[in-house]
Amino acid sequence: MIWNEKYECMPVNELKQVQSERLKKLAAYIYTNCSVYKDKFDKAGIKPDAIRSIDDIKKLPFTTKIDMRDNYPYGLFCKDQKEVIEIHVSSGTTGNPTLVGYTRDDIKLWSEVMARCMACAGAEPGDTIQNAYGYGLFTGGLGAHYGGLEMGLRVIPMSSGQTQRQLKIMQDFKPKIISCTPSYALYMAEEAREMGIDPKKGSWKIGVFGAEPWSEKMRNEIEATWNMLATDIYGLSEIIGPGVAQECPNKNGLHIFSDVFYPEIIDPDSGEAVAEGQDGELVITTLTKQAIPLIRYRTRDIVSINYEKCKCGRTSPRISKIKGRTDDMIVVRGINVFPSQIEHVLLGIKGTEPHYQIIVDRQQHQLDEVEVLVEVNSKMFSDEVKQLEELKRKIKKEISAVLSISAKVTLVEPKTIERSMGKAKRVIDKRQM
Ligand code: DLL
Repeated sequence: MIWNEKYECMPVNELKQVQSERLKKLAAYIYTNCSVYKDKFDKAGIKPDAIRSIDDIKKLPFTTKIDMRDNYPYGLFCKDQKEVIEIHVSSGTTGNPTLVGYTRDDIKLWSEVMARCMACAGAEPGDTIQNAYGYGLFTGGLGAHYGGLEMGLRVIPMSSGQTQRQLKIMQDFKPKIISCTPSYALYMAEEAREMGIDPKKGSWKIGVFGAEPWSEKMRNEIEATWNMLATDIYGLSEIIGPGVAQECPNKNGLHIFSDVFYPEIIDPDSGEAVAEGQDGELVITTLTKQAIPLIRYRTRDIVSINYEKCKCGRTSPRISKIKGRTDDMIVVRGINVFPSQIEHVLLGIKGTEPHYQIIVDRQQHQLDEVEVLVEVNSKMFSDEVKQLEELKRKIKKEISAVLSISAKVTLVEPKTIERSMGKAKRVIDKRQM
């Protein structure tokens, strides 16, 4: 089923027309309503009336996570706070998180694109969805919730965790759709077996899995284990949350809703467009958002793009699965972690050195485990065990407070973490995806 046939299957020349009109309006809107953008435009020597078609987008400056951080919390808003009816945050690279805000119309847009995703995955009005994305500041839970309501699904707002309860709910209410991170889907299968439930006989027939990287191998495993169709959903808080792109059952790329989220793929070093099919950084412009529209936002996610019409009838371009990042962000249990955040924590704790290493691992079908190796200074290292234990506890508590992840902390002797002549190797990712 196609949720919004008009826009999802629009002939490409008409789509370009829509994008052009929207971009012209956006450029004028953002220039008038946000002084940060006005300065950026002025610095680049561009006025909104120079934007006449979508092809002129290349004249506009990029927006980055640093712009969001530097203008935290409200600098990038184009609307008065009174019109902002919901806010979410995601991890920032250091100290401040990234704040995102929605007007009533933005929430309508979010619901619409998420309904498009659900339909694209194969859901139909009247189906039941078990929504196991986390509710709260993370955008996954509420995004999927709004989309479900919009398309007339019956939403079970489970949130993440409470695995045994998830499985009981699945058995009792027989939802057809499950939405959660792909690693949680595999973890739930293990738990199911322990409870004597055969996952193959589970009720879930369609999975809407995202928020973290996953491979085709993982997809095959989820599909075989649960006897279901596993589709990929992509999004990021800054753009809207989940709902930016979604796979259809053909599983040949994620349809990006380019009438509202205009994609470009660039060489991350030169900033120039790469050829169709080549890998590059995904850059997105939100064509119709109101509270915090973003122009040419550098997602740092690496993808390729395909503009051919899909067998499903949609003309929207398709991005590949996310192939990596241009920075060192890792996603642990669906939570974005920047090594710099850990560094920031350590810098605030006496007795530690800013030398650390993060080891991420995942045993077969288990959830991600994080261990942080931290060098302590020589004075500290000669202290009593009790003091070292106290230090460990403190670091663990701080990491949990700042990053919302529970990490094992291991203190190591001074100068034991390998030094690098170039970029320090902060993360050792042992996960087999
Ligand atoms: O993860 C939004 C979301 C929620 C997407 C639920 C899908 C499902 P953030 O917390 O801001 O938002 O994290 C965004 O997560 O830039 C990617 O690096 C990564 N990511 C999101 N979806 C995928 C995916 C949500 N399907 C960051 N595959 C993005 C790989 C993904 N990585």
